[in-house]
Amino acid sequence: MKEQTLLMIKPDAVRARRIGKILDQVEQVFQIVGLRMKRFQRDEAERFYAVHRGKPFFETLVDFITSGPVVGVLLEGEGVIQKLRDFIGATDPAKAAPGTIRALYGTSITENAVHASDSPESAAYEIPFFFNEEERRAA
Ligand code: FUP
Repeated sequence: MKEQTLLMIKPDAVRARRIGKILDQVEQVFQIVGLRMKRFQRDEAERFYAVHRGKPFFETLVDFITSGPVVGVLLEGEGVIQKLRDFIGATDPAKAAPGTIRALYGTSITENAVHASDSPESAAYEIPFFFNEEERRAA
């Protein structure tokens, strides 16, 4: 089934000037149909990561994601949600398979370079933080 998903390039990778390299690798495999740079306000970041509220790493995660601009990338294709998850690798860069985005550019479990939606439900929740309905349809 044709799906859309969200890739987010996180502040560590933006600071390290990896936007171009990551987009290049992603574009060789996936179709990019939307692109937007933004900086999260704290309340918006807390909503983006609402499923993690109350966990021990929540404050650290919100501090990090609001520490600089991020890039939202809208991808479209057959089975793209799971394919992109495999492409970015495990949450902890030390455990991510060689050649994956997190293995290449992540430096810790928090500063792990990118985020990708992990299910159709999370994609539907996360995409609107970057792209409105009209932009999704125009894709
Ligand atoms: P993922 O879906 O791979 O991004 O991983 P999770 O949903 O488990 O975690 C969301 C984010 O929380 C991760 F990108 C990094 C951060 N995190 C921590 O900082 N510490 C932890 O122990 C677990 C996750």
